[in-house]
Amino acid sequence: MWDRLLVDCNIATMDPAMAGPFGAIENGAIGIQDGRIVRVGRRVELAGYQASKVEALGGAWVTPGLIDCHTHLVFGGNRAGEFEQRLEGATYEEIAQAGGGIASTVTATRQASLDELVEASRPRLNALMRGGVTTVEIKSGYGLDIDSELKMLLAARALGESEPVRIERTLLALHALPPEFRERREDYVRLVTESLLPAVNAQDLAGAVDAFCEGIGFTPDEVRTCFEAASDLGLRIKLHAEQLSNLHGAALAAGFDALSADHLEHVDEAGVEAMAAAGMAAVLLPGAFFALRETKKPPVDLLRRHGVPMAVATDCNPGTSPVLSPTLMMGMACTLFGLTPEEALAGMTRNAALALGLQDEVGTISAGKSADLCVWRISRPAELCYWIGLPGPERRIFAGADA
Ligand code: DI6
Ligand code: FE
Repeated sequence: MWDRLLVDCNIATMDPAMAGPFGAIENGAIGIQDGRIVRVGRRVELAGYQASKVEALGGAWVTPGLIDCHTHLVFGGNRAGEFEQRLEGATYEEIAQAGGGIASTVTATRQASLDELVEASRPRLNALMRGGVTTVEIKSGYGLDIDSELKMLLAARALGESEPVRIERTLLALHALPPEFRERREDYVRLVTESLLPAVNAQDLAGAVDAFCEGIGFTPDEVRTCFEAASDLGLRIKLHAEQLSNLHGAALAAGFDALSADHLEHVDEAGVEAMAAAGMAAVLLPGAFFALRETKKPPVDLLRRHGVPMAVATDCNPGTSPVLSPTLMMGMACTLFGLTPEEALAGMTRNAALALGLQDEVGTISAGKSADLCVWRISRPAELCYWIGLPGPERRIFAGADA
């Protein structure tokens, strides 16, 4: 006897083993036991099974719970004032020189207590959850000293322990050079590799390490030094690569068997080939592209041609992507980058799971995976990308329970 049986629904399984668009099953049923999917198929195929609770969904569409595989949603303060300044003509650089930009978020994040940081971040997490997110990755990177980076990761952990959502934590210490190290870049990289990484690892505070490989971030050599230390500790690798220029970060990350390279507006074919050979995901971030009014798009055709799985994420951060809606990102991935609605939904489900190394646990509606599901009152899956400002699913199920 199963715990739950969902019936009278259409299912976008997103399982590539299923024939047809969205891996769809019309008039389907999903059996759930102990928080996991035990069986999915056509209603008639599951007719012989019984469950404590049988729920008819009135023809709704069920998708996997959405996965936001790239966010910076833990931070202090916000930068709405800078948004106004930029609309009045100030440039990102002028604001940064006046002590604003990332530095202002670093100051606010350092000043916040752990509890204050958790409570400042909770509404952003809740907004993503209301939008259908059941798994979210959160990066550090606004602390930039040992205690503050640990505090950010502890805040992300506390959020995951107090909300019905799965949180993956990533150390992004090489995000920006902290002001006190302005003339001492090597010392900061050494602090990260020799002190911060071992501390994070000892407390099991992150599963992966990321870096911002960019002219205004860190050089490929600095990133390599950090990644070597991280790999030695058994941490997985991700990289902000080729967002504003091509420093060949994607290929660098591929050399470390990375999970993903993210942004990728300026990646070239050699970078895409390296990603394909390493089995990496490409994480596309249309919110940052939109908010920065970029014009150079990631090479979606090239990624398709080389079979690189494309994920889509919010990049939720206070500076370049203050985005709180996962489905809006799916829509923008279609409108701005040319993804199909099926690719966009795969980008926030199956391929986002790949980008986090969670493909055996979440990302498709398949027997054995966690029962993380969204129930949408829509007539076809493309509606998830079509509506601008879609409020979220009618029901959100996390690990088998309504949440
Ligand atoms: N890429 C970005 O665009 C942001 N971080 C990153 O790695 C900028 C974050 C900010 O301005 O706060
Ligand atoms: Fe980012």
